[in-house]
Amino acid sequence: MSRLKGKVVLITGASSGIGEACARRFASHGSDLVLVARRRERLESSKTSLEKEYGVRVLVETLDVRDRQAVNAFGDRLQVENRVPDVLVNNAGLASGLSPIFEGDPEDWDRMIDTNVKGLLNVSHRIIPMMVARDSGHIINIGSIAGHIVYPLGNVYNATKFAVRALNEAMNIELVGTKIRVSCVDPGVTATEFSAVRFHGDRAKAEAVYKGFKPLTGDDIADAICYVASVPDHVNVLDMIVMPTAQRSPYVLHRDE
Ligand code: NDP
Ligand code: 8X3
Repeated sequence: MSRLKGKVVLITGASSGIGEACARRFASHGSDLVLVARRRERLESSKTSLEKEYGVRVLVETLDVRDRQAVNAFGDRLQVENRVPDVLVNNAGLASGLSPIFEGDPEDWDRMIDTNVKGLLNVSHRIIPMMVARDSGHIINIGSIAGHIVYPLGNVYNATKFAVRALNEAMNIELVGTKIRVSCVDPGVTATEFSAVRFHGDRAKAEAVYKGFKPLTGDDIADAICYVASVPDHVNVLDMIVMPTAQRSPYVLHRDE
């Protein structure tokens, strides 16, 4: 039987891409889900299909992780309803823009820093105390290879993912002596809505990112996340980097002609 059966898994950014794929993978292992994002109708549609297909309980909520008050109120609700997460997947995130700092749009910087760093902190700050009180839980932070090496024009996005890696390390150090595990999963190029969001809806630019090679899919990363979540209690995967076979570093990516 899967170690994930019956666990309550909270996934932020569950309305598309990696988060949506994760919801399906955890449900296939028998986990109950708490799915949050801003686009509620997409979450509702996952809820309907996952409950029907896997017979798991799925709670969905419209939540902007940047809204600290809303995050705190949602945490209160989870506590009252006895749905304290066993696993928190801190996945909500985005890149916004791709230009040099001196030509960058500060609105893009705010969007990335507020979501990828402060949003992850808001959620972790509300959920970790509930895990500490029970002395159990697993936080899985979604970083990126962009958190290991800075690539041209990545600047602020890179900085946010370096920050995620630093926070992953900080959480691990702070939770030593507890049974709570903290892991980072760092994907390379993964075909999701990520590039469409980065290029502000420019589909042609977004599609070009994935041309000429086989990128990872949300399902590939969901598999990695489920693996990290399902190792025995005494095993803690600190950081897992996963790239498409065609990619060996942010700089080294083979495209067929
Ligand atoms: P998607 O754009 O497909 O998904 C991003 C998810 O984050 C959506 O569900 C979106 O939902 C949610 N989200 C964005 N902002 C907020 C917010 N303020 N509050 C709540 N939810 C939010 O991209 P991916 O699936 O690729 O991205 C998921 C994570 O993976 C991100 O952290 C990204 O940085 C990381 N990553 C992605 C890689 C890639 O190549 N795709 C590679 C490495 C890391 P909604 O808009 O409904 O709120
Ligand atoms: C997102 C993937 O290619 O921008 O983190 O590093 S990439």
